Amino acid sequence: MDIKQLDEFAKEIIFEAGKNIRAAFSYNIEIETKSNPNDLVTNIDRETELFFIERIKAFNPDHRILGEEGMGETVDNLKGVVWIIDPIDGTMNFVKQHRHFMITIGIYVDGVGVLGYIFDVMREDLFNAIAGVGAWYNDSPLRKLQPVKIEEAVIGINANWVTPNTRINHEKIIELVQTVRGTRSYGSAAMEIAFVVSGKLDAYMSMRLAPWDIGGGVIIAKEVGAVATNLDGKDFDYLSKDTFLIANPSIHQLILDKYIEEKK
Ligand code: 2AM
Ligand code: CA
Ligand code: CA
Ligand code: CA
Repeated sequence: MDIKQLDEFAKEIIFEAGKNIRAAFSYNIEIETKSNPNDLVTNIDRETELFFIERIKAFNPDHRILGEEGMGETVDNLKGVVWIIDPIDGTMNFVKQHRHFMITIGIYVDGVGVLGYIFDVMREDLFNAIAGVGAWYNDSPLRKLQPVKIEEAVIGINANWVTPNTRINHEKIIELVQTVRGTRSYGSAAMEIAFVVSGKLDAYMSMRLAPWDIGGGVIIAKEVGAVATNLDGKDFDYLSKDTFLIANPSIHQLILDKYIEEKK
C-alpha cells in the first residue's frame, strides 16, 4: 500500500470537508438529540460522514469506514483497511460556540494505526502523524514530549470528575486538581488529545469515549511519546466504549496510581 498517497488523499478530503462545514454556518443547521438531551447531532455531522464515505469508497471500495453516525456498513473487526472517523468531534461546541470542534480520523491496517489526523475546522489547524515516521502540526514536526512534574502539569478534565459520581472516587480527583498547576475543559476530546500531543496540555481524561473520539489521536500520541490507555492502564477497547487517559509519559502512571480509584 502506498501510505504517502493515502496520506495525501486523506488530507485532501479533510480540508474539503472542513470547507463544507464552515459554509454550513450560512444555512440551516438542524439539531437533534441522541442518547440523552445533551447528546447532540446535526444534519452537518451526518452529511460530513456521508461525504467521507462516498469519497473513500470511490478511492478504494475495499476500505471500510467506522463512523460515529453509523452511515456506513457495520464494522465489527479491524481487518483490512478501516477508517475510524468522527466527522465532528465537539458537536455541542459546533452548535453553541461555532468553534473548537474537530474532524478526526485514524486509518488502521489490520488493526494497526498507520495514519492519524485531528483537524480544527475553524482555525484550519492540522495535527497529523504517519506511524513510525513522525507527527506534525501544520507541517512543522512535533517534538517528543519532555518530562513534566505533576505540580507543573496543566490537565484537561471536566467538572463532572469532581462531583460525586458512580464511576470513580471524586475525592482523589479533587486532590489531583489541587496538586496540578491548572485545569482546562474544552468539550472536544480530539482537541484535548491534540493539545496533549503538542504539549499544550500534559494530560486529558474521560470517563467514556468511543473509538472515533480517539482513533486518530492515539496514532499521533505514539509518535511523540504520549501514553494513552483506559483508566485500568490497559489498551483502549476499539470496538466499544471505554474510559480514557492520555498523558505525558512522566505523569501517566502517577495519575493512575495516585489519583484514579475506580468504583467497580
Ligand atoms: P462528540 O461531540 O463527537 O459527541 C464532550 O465532552 C466530548 O466527549 C466530545 O469529544 C464528544 O464527542 C465526546 N462524547 C463521547 N460520548 C459522548 C456522549 N454520549 N455525549 C456527549 N459527548 C460525548
Ligand atoms: Ca456525538
Ligand atoms: Ca466525538
Ligand atoms: Ca461526533
